[in-house]
Amino acid sequence: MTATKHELLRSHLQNLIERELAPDERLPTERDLAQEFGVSRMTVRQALERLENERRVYRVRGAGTFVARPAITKSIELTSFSDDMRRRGLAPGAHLRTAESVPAGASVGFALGLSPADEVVHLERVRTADGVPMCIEHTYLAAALVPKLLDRPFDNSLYDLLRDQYHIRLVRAEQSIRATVLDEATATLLQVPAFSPALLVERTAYDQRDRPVERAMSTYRGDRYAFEIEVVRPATDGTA
Ligand code: 16G
Repeated sequence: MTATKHELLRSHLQNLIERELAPDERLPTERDLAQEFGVSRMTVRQALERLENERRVYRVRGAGTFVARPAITKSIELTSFSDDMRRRGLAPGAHLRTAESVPAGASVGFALGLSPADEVVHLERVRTADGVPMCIEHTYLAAALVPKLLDRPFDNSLYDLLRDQYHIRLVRAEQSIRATVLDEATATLLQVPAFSPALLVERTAYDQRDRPVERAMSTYRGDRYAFEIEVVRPATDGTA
C-alpha cells in the first residue's frame, strides 16, 4: 500500500514540476502533501530530497520548495576562474597583458550579436593559481554594455566587477571544449614546453536579460586542468 501511495505522490510531484508549475514557483508544503496522499511527512521529505538531488527542485530554508530550471542549464554550473580556483583551495590571480578597445570582427561580433565594426573591449590575462600560470584568457565584451571599463583598476575577478559595477550577472553560457597544443609563445607564458597539450574552452556568456555579454577563449594547461561536468539522468528513465 505504502508503495502505491508513494508512487502516486511521486507522479503528482512530477506532474507539478513538469506541467503545472513554472520554474521558481513554490510546491505545496510538506504538510499539505502528506495529508493529501495519506503518507508521513518523512515520506514526503524523502520524495522532495530525491527531486532536489536530481536538481528538479530547490529548497529555501523557511520558504519552501521551488521548481528548478530545467536540468540542461543547471547541470553545468557557470563559474568564473576565481570561483573554480577557490573551490580547489587555490588562490586565484590574473596578470593583465592587454586591455584595449577594438572592432569586434566577424567571429566575436557574431557571437555577441554585434556588427563587425562595433567596438568591443579585449582583455588578455594570464590566470594563475597560487601564483602558477594555469590559463591564458582572451575576453571580449560589448563596449556599449561596459562603459569606461578600461578606466577602472582591475586585477581581480572580471565577473565580480561586472556584477558590482555594471549590475551584469552572467547566468548562462554556451561553451565548447576541445583539445589543442600550445604554440611557443603561449607555452612560454604558461611555463610549459612548447607543443604541450592544452584545452581550449570557448564561451559565450549571457546575462540575466539574456543578452550575450562575453565571448571568451580560455586556453588551459592540459597537465593541470580537468573539467568536471555533472550529468543527470532524466528522471523518467530512472527506476521508480
Ligand atoms: C572563466 C571563463 C571566462 C571568464 C572568467 C572570469 C571559462 C572557460 N572561461 O575563466 O569566460 O572571463 O572565468 O573569471 O570558464 P574571473 O571572474 O575570475 O575574472
